[in-house]
Amino acid sequence: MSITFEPPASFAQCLLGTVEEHHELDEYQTGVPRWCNGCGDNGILAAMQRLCRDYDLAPERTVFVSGIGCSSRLPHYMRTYGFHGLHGRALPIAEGIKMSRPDLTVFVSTGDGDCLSIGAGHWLHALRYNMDMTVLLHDNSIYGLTKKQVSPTSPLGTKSNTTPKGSYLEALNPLQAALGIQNVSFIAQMVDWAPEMLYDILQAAYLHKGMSFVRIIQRCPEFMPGFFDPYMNDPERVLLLTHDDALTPSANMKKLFRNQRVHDPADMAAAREIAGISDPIPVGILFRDPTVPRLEVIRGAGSVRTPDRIRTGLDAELDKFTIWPDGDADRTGA
Ligand SMILES: Cc1ncc(C[n+]2csc(CCOP(=O)(O)OP(=O)(O)O)c2C)c(N)n1
Ligand code: SF4
Ligand SMILES: [Mg+2]
Repeated sequence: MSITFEPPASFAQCLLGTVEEHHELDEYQTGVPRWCNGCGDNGILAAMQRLCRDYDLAPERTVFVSGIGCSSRLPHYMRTYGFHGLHGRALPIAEGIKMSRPDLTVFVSTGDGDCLSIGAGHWLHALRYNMDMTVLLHDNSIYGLTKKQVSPTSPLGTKSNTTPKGSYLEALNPLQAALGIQNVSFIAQMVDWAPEMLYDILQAAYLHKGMSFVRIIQRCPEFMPGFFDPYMNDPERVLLLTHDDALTPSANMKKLFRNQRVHDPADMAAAREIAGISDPIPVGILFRDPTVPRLEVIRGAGSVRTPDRIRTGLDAELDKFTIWPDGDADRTGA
């Protein structure tokens, strides 16, 4: 890590760490991921670490929150703050953090079971609250950590420990559900096996002010072996959404994914129609509206703890213990 020191304006500023810092990739990495070989979570983690490095996110001002599941282990591998919460409860934890410390950058990792099953109530309201955070839905269409039970996104007929004869219902479509919620502001979808575009989507999600919800189609070779192979082996089965005001994929990506559609992310009706397409898998930004109100702003969150107020308060506290030269009436206030 290289640190450039500016002369601090005050001791309080020094304490608050307002010195400029630059971090290398390995400074966001910690631990050895315990995911299986070929698990899509590995690629999602790598993209997140790159994003933190490229935006020089201060580790002490960045929080990764998760529920429970294989995917929810992600905060363990980020050298930032992290909160590995309770099953289905990642979003209310993240909301609490954002409400009390809106100055922090908040990311959430949640699985299809964690978010869409036990956490579904929280999920719908989080979309409506539209608090500024980036939410990654690691959707492998199965409960991975607990060794293969159907999840809401398992396709009809999925054989699992809870449905040995095959699951009974059509899968829930989280994109369509999310786009039906009032106040929703950013919905995107990506596949884990296109790392360049995965990064681009995470970047757009991070830059969006409001709740960015990114569904990442994630491979689970352990319990859904080969499930996404037909899509991986045939790029025509991925539909690339492009627009000057959204994802602008590189020439290489456009060459690889030839099945393309120009889609303006401001167009909600078109977004809803695209959300209904499952084959080919649409990837890109389906909907984005930066003007949607955010709950933490409406509620004046963090007004007690803005950096300026903290600095002023700390300076005032420290001044109490300063020994001023005799007779310096102005400074002692005497
Ligand atoms: C209250 C509660 N109920 C059930 C569980 C058991 N449990 C742990 S993870 C999990 C499902 C995980 O699936 P998903 O969210 O899709 O994550 P993945 O492992 O696939 O990444 C379940 C049912 C739990 N830990 N807590
Ligand atoms: S069980 Fe599936 S989701 Fe869990 S680590 Fe292994 S491949 Fe990944
Ligand atoms: Mg899952």
